[in-house]
Amino acid sequence: MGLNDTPSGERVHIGFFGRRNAGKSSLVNAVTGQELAVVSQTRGTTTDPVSKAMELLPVGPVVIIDTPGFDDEGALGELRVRKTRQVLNRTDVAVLVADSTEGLKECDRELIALFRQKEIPYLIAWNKCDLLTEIPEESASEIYVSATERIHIEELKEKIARLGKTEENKLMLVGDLIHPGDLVVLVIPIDKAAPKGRLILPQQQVIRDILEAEAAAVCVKEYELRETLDKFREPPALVITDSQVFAKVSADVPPEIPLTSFSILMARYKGLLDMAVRGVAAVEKLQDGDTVLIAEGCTHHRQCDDIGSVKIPRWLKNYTGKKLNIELCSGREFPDDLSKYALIIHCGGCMLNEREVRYRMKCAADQQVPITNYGIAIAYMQGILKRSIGIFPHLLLEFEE
Ligand SMILES: Nc1nc2c(ncn2[C@@H]2O[C@H](COP(=O)(O)OP(=O)(O)O)[C@@H](O)[C@H]2O)c(=O)[nH]1
Ligand SMILES: [Mg+2]
Repeated sequence: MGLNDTPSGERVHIGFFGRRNAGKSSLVNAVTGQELAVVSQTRGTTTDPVSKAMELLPVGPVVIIDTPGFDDEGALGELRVRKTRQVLNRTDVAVLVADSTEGLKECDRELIALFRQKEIPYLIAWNKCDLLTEIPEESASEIYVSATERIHIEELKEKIARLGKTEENKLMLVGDLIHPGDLVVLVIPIDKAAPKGRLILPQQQVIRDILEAEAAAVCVKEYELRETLDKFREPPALVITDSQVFAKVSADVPPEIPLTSFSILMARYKGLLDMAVRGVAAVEKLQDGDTVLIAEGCTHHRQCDDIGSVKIPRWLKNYTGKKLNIELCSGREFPDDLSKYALIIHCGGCMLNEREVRYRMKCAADQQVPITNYGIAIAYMQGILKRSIGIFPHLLLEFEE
């Protein structure tokens, strides 16, 4: 995906599930108009989930995910089934592809149960309807299609679009914190860890959001901040900084100017902020020998550089003075069993969609493991959490120092 494209975390994730040979790959190809997936008469041809980011009208920016058959047998099959379940954790709309000449089988019902359990809106695409003598009545949540004969493909897309409609009360990054005409200062360190020639995703998204709110964004490096503030006739409405330089920035920004960080805004946007603020208290309770999981959403982009692998472990050890075991996980990997962790510190999650972040939070909550994030943990250990969440008064109430 190029840098000018909608980030994958913002796309509607549409997953195609079902038994082997139901025609999932054929249907994915028919819907996308591309040869995205391999179609074959041999059962079990699709062995790994295949994802593709694209524009799909009338839905908009989407990620299409083709999955291996859910009914696969054998040891390798078990792994495939596990991967299918992982795909469910980021699926916004599920399409159950079933063979209309055969009807629903046990594993189709299992998939439906999973969709319900995970509250994923779904519809049943009865494929191979070209083989039926007559097309039966269909309910709102099912449709008869033929991937090979291209019957009802447009109708299928419309039904998907209806299910994928983003919620009206979608959370905002900063737009709701500022007013038209406001001036917002963004502090962006350009050190050797910064990617060459560009800004990272949360910074881009914040700038975009500020512009949409009809406010102005001024970007400075941490060393130019104080001088820049002096030049303004009026103080800015808000200063947003990279959390790595929070301490310095906090010293340079007068206390009456609201200050927060990109990762705190991102955590709020992903719905993780309240829980992260509550979870960070567990830092105080860490003991020698405790295991802390540091979870990072990106793999190949590695936008977070060494924050997770080097800096946070070091700060944690210095702050607590305890001998801790640090475990790292990245990308789509997130352990099912969290019971051995005393604390989970998650990245801002800019590469993950909201559903996946919510799923991880829920896993932690269900297993009663405190979860926090990079920005909150860093601010807390530097003693500046109160200031960085000061723009969210309800959180201050919850937070006792
Ligand atoms: N008659 C008919 N055959 C289809 C249709 N869709 C797929 N098939 C055939 O079903 C077989 C399995 O298709 P595939 O897409 O690989 O299934 P998958 O295993 O669910 O991904 C292939 O031989 C396809 O040509 C359809 O709409 N009608
Ligand atoms: Mg397939």
